[in-house]
Amino acid sequence: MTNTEQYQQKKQKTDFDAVVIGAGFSGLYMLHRLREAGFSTRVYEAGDGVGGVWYWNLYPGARCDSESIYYNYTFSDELLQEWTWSSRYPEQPEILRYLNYVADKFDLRRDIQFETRITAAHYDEENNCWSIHMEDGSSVSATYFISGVGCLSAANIPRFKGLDDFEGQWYHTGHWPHEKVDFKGKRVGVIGNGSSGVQSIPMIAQEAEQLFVFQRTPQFTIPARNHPYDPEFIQKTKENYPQIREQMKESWGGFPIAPSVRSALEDAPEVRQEVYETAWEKGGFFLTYTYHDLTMDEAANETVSDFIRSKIRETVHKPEVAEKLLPTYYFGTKRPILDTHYFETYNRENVTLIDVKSAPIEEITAKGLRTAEAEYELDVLVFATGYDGMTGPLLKIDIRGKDGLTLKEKWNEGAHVQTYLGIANAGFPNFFMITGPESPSVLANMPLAIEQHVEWIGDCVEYLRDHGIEKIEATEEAETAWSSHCREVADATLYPKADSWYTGANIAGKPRSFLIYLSVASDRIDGFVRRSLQRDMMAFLWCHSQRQCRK
Ligand code: N01
Repeated sequence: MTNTEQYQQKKQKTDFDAVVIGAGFSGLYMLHRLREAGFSTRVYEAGDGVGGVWYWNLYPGARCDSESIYYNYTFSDELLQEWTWSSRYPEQPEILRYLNYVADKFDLRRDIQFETRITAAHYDEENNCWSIHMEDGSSVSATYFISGVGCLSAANIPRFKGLDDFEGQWYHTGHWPHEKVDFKGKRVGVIGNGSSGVQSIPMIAQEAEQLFVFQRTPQFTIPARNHPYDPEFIQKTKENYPQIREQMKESWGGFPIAPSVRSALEDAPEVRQEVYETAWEKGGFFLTYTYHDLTMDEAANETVSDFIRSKIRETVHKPEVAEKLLPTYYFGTKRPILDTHYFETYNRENVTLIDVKSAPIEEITAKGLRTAEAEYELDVLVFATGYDGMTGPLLKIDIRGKDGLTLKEKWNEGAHVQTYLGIANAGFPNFFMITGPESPSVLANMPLAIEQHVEWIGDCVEYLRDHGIEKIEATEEAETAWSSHCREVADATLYPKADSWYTGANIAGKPRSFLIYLSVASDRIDGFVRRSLQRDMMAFLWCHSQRQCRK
């Protein structure tokens, strides 16, 4: 009898080999990868369509801020050739169309159960399987339980006093209605100016009668300079996709762009200015690629931060408004933002910027919003207040491993998050997270990072089956080593200094810890093993995990 046959014989009878949460980029590819390998798989999705964040984020102005020709799956040559992006940074409906196209092309829908939310998943040690429970009271069992919940799907709606009494309409950008929200003739308030706020504010301003932006922290943002692609460019890209894909995989951020090896402090101020001007004109994230030490060294960072502040002063006509918009944190340590006419929007007569750091929001009233200084009458209130990132979506589900230990308890309510590679947890056999906390993911090109996680998990479960191994579980030692490596890398950078969703500081009461593996930075720190988003890294992790996790 072969190992696989022995494995099949020993394996408990479960409803599915694998259950996956979520039908976004992660869940769709995980389903395809597992099905191709012969595993029976079921995806459960709370929404009534595929798309994940691209299904829920329909707010005005929502678009991708990674260049579209790289922001897609690379696993299928056919798909790369068939799909054509219209522009550099396409809008949400186009990305959603792409994901629907993928779902149809690979016939994925037949294994996805929509409008079904997983609320709990408990490991049954005796039978070595996961028992998975849905909101509607149903449950199923599976050998492998895989999370594709995404890093940013648990909306942060701050608990302002009085929200229930608000007589107007209110929305969170991440749970936008599928019908058009009409701002015409309305007094609109937007709380928050991260990526979602910065994308939606210029669009809402064009339609609303009055727009009030409630800003707690001024943000650095860079012009996207979106433009349609011409057919020649698309043709060339398609011809070169094999090489482009290789370059993406060999890069540290998942884009085929070579990082600079120069320090910002090596160049004379005039030269540096020129470098920044050129990158600013190109738009997109080129500015972040100009020098290698922008997020490593305070003095280097000051040069680029000053440059952007000078652009804000140039763009915003009223000096007192411009002053309020000047960020003071280190550029890049909160997620960089791309915009389309964001700062220009503050030159409009119908837009008012309100600083809620100096005069905090005290309550939502029946008629609007009251800060420590004034009350603003509003018809519509938009929460662009972000997400409980990385751990939030997982902790919303009652996940229990061995001995009934919950993930919440294991992570000590978020005070001590520790994972192995961002993929596995000691005490939770056969449970995998796609781009979980401490994974190399959100600071890179997400679809590519997701592909690598999915392929790692796919290879892993195939290996288990082919070698007759019933379960895999990270050891505590491996987890401790990985976590401390993550912290070591982060602490060598400026990232932990910012109050961001990377650190959990954006959520009231959330313990602060750095929740992301900075593969980008690890590549740049002398003396660190080169661990970037490359196949080498995954090969390294794979060998390492077999040593550390195999039971
Ligand atoms: O959320 P954010 P987001 N009172 O956390 C403010 C991805 N994304 O949805 O900075 C007042 O960045 C908060 O203020 P502060 C991308 O990875 C990508 O915009 O904490 N204000 C901040 O201004 C991004 O990083 C795209 O002081 C409060 C804002 O709300 C991530 O999603 C598009 C507040 C939240 O900003 C999250 O972006 C959109 C309070 N109590 C999103 N609480 C693409 O382009 C929060 N704020 C692909």
